[in-house]
Amino acid sequence: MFTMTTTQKITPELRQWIIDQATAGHSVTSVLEAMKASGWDEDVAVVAVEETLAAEVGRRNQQQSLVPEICGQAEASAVWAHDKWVKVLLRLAHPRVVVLGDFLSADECQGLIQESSSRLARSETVQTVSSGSEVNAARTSQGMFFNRGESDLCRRIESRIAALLNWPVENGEGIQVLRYVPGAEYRPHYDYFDPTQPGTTAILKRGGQRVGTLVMYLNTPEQGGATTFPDVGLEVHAVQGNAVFFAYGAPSPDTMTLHGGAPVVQGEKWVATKWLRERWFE
Ligand code: PD2
Ligand code: ZN
Repeated sequence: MFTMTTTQKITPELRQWIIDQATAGHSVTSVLEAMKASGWDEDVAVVAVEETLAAEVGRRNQQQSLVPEICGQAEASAVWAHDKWVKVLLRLAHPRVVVLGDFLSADECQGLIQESSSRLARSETVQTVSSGSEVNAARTSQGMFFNRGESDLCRRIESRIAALLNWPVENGEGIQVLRYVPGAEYRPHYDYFDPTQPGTTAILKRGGQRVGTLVMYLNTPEQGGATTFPDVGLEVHAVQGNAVFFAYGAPSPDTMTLHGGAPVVQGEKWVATKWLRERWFE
């Protein structure tokens, strides 16, 4: 602790000490008591603590983490995301997977289905060999992309995702909607772009790598259609309004984020996917 000598000057060392105490979990009251016991005038101590902690909170809020992450406390069973509470149903550390409940309302799910259905076409996968896209037997769904911010509904969901994952709206691709009929599937794949493929350099110029995925379930298929993570034997069942988030800090199988959409057995499956990029995706 920095003992008061002749002046009551708030030094960088004192500020750092205050931050260290708060980070270690000491209450503001106990920090003030320690300062007073060391000879600090109470009013000066209060100003020093208030100013230092306010500045530090601001600085930490501005810091963007390296990958999108669920905001809120590690043990929390619900997090506030822009305009609603979202349930946290499962957290896995490696791969980084979080299953969320009540992410979308039934009306929002229905709205996304309605706004997308007339624009669906056979899904394509990004062709990292040429940087174009192609129809692929590994992906037998139909799909479409909204532009980012295309409708009120898209904007609201995008703001919720940005708040939930502490990741700028501008770093997100437009929401993609997929429809699977019985038998349709999305075989296991990684969502990042393979750095060894020649087309990847061109793809990365627009927003950099993908670093996280949020798959939102727009309906509940009668049977089949889970999102699977084969490396860890995890199956996330498609339940309307729920979502699964996974992050990958590097374009590498070490992230264990291999995942697929299991074949739908009965009924249809509708999902909306949001891919998050490292940088502004224009
Ligand atoms: O629909 C799914 O469950 C699924 C599975 C794997 C979606 C995606 N990947 C995707 O959109 O990337
Ligand atoms: Zn995927």
